[in-house]
Amino acid sequence: MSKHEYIADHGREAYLRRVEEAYEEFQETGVFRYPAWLYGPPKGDLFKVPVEDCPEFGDTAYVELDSGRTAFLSIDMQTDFCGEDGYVDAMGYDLSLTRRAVEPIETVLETVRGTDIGVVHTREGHEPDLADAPFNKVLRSKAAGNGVGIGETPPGGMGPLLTRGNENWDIIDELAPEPGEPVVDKPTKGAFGNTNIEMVLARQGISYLVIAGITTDVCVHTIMREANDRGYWCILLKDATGATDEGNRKAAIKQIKMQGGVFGWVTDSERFVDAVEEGVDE
Ligand code: C5J
Repeated sequence: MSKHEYIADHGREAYLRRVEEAYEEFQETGVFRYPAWLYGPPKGDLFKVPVEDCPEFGDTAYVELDSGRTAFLSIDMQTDFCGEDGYVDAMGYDLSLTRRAVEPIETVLETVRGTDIGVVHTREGHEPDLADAPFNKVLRSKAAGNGVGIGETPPGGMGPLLTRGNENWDIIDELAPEPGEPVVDKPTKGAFGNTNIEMVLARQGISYLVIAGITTDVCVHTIMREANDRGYWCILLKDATGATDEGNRKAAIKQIKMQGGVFGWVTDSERFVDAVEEGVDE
């Protein structure tokens, strides 16, 4: 049942009692338990992921996930954001700052692909006719790219920047989607407006999103905020993200942790992989 249905059927006091029970359990165990009353019996294995600085900085808590309702979300791991002659390269940023996410994501993909945890990829980019590219976005990108912006090809480049159908726009080979893994194309920093992502996640019955990709402070943050607002349980793998500015990466991670986890929770790829290997059947 959905939370709305529960409140409609049982009222706010019953809903708050559910919160109270989960809170008391958290006080005793340090675990945010999988709420079977809300989602029904687990579809896969229940496994616990340690999350940092929750509820206070310096604390460690655990989130219990149902592997059958969990997707690993790999955000915008495209040449345009981490490869030579792509959009980020054209703006002159240090590519090692965004590429740092590649290895951790490779490891996570290897781990989850043998389980019932889903994998979903996103790609930012525009239609070749640029009908979905706001004028101000294209203009700013041209100014930041020393005269080469979205829809234009840098000298010696592979193709027009952030434009669908080109090699530079596609996901890098190391992290390429496997057959059956949905790829959500978005003309936006977020992923929940004007895309089919909610249908993709609903079809798989997803309530938990384990999030990685680039860039931490832009698309990753926007998508995590959007998903959190929609009630998904979001966990960021902090080392599996990269930003064009290291200070912004760190600040974006800290922002998530404010208010006990204002946009969800934060862990790293090693702790997540360990939790999957310990708790989820292949
Ligand atoms: C940006 C993204 N940074 N994928 N896009 O423009 O974060």
